[in-house]
Amino acid sequence: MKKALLLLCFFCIITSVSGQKKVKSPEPFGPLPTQKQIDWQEMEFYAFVHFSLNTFTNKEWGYGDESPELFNPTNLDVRQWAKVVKESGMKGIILVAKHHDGFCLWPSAYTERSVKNSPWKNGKGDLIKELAAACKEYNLKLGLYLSPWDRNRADYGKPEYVTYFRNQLKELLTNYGDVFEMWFDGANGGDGYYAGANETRKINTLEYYNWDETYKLIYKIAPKTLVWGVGPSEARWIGNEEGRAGKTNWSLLRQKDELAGKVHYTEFMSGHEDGEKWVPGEADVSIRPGWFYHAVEDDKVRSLDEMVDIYYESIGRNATLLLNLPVDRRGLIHENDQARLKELVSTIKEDFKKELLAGTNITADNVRGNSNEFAAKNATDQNRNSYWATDDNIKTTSIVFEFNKPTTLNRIVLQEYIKLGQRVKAFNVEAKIDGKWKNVANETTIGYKRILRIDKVTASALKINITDSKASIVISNIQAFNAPTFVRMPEIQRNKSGYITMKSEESNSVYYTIDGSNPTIKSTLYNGIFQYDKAVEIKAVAINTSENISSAVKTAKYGASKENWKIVTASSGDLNSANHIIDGNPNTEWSFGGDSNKLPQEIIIDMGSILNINGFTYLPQQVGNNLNLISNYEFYTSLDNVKWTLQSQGEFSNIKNNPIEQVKTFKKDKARYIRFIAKSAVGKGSTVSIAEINVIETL
Ligand code: FUL
Repeated sequence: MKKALLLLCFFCIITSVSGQKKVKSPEPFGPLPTQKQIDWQEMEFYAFVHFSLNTFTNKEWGYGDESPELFNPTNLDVRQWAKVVKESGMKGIILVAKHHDGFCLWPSAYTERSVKNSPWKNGKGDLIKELAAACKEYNLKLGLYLSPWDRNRADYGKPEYVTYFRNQLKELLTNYGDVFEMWFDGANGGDGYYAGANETRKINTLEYYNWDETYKLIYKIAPKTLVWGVGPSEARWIGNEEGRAGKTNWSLLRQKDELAGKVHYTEFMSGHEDGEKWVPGEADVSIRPGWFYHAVEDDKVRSLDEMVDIYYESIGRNATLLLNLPVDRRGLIHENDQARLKELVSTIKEDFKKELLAGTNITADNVRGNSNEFAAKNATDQNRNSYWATDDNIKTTSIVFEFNKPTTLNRIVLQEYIKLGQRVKAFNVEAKIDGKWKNVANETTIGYKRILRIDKVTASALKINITDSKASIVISNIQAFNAPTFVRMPEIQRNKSGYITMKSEESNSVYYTIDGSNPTIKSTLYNGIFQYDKAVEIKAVAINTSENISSAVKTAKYGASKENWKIVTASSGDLNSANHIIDGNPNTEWSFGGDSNKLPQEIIIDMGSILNINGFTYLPQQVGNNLNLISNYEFYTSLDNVKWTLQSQGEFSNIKNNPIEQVKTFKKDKARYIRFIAKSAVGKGSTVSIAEINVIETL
């Protein structure tokens, strides 16, 4: 025993000059964040702005041949952006300075393809300069996105372009003050205008840009800038454009493997437990389906339910959240987006209104050197620099919080002191209910921040058990809250024959309207499947009647039902399951093409009667890992299945990263038959799938 104590003294306790006993801090473990990465992580929530020629051409990716003269916002006000962002508690704005079409929002000295050749401010404007000033005024940080891919440049693919790219980087990083994050998108190479060549150019991303040199240049001129994305970056993409991190999320990455092309992007959601470098995840997502503004998406702003989930699955899962606000043609953040943001912020504020653990009786079964400096209560003192730590050899431990009286809670926040590395591999949570411990959560990593949403419990005590860790345990924060009950919106589905079903969480009732008015508890109560096969807008709410809390309003719009639609022909595939693409169910799909059936492949549908249409939608396969996405298409209509009119053709831009419903509009026309041709697919295969095809009807 004596020997053990002596050893403990030897390892943990040193005697300071003043003679007082001081316990040594834990040694850092594994890859560590730089101070720049810690400051960045602590920003937690910041905005993305996509605003460029695409805003005016209604595209997601410009081809590179669009005229700069199209850039003509009527009421551009970057201070409005900054105000909205600031009021939402976000800490910065990353602006897309140049997207894939090569148009620059600043008057670059190296190209004519910029705001200087647009009507905006008679070519005298500089959007980056304006935004930098607005950020300063609102105490926000400025970040910039410079697309490595440029579909306009004649020299794209040659060494000269890399020089051009670096020259632009220099401009951006020297002329506009500090840039907190530099964003390099992974979309690189493909077809484009390339100054009239109109061809496909493939490059090897890892070699072409010589990222090592490019990064050296950045750090030389802008050491405070954190670099995100391709190359030996300091933060990583989270592997999807839905703003969702993995439940397990290491801030570590085997970056060497990544740079050798050996890491699949789906691994980014969770990082690598054995990664050799600190490369934390950033979850990016747009508040609307697309990254750029499209008027047709004004009523497709992500629901509050979705936004709240995104918050908890990004910031609550050890990632930062980069939320895109697509600025509209006026040059403003749209009212609908602002309203949703307000709802999100007030929901989150309410969720974390009153902390419940600070006043409790706290005991931990191990405290480093039994010292005050590393005491359990440090986890509730709201000081991000103090922490509760265990002795070096302790990798499993428990901490208990005893309430004065039974307390109701449903949120738990945990944070490791990441300056010393990310350590915890597994933990669980128990609540003492009526004198008995009950397990309420089994989890894995913590990292900078982990937030748990658990079912409401009323407990006399709460216990966190760290059950596995890479090294001793170092926790800077543990909190609990009782968030108001959140009633999720109902789901609405209509099948091919016009039968409508609505679903809500257990024990909530659903009320709906079909006349466009907002539903309340006085509207029609849904009590089972019913048929309504005409064009209709259904609005529904779920109501928790015992607490009298209502969900947000769910709106579903339908054209006349597809009861009379028929698949006429398809160039290949199992025709029996072709009906999946007109069954109204987004979760079933039909695949065609494939090895012996090369692309293009096509399908012809008879809509049963002549309709006035001015567009179509293609919903890609939604379920599964291999979505068999279509990248280029042609869409024809006909009155007689003989004479066809080409109504729309082109690409489904960015469908690989963001496989949302694709909406294509054209001039109103009468049609009975539609013909959809899949010209090319994402990736190498020639199998393509469709979950749903719809037409947009008009009067
Ligand atoms: C993607 C790009 O291709 C999109 O257009 C968008 O900029 C998004 C944030 O990154 O990969």
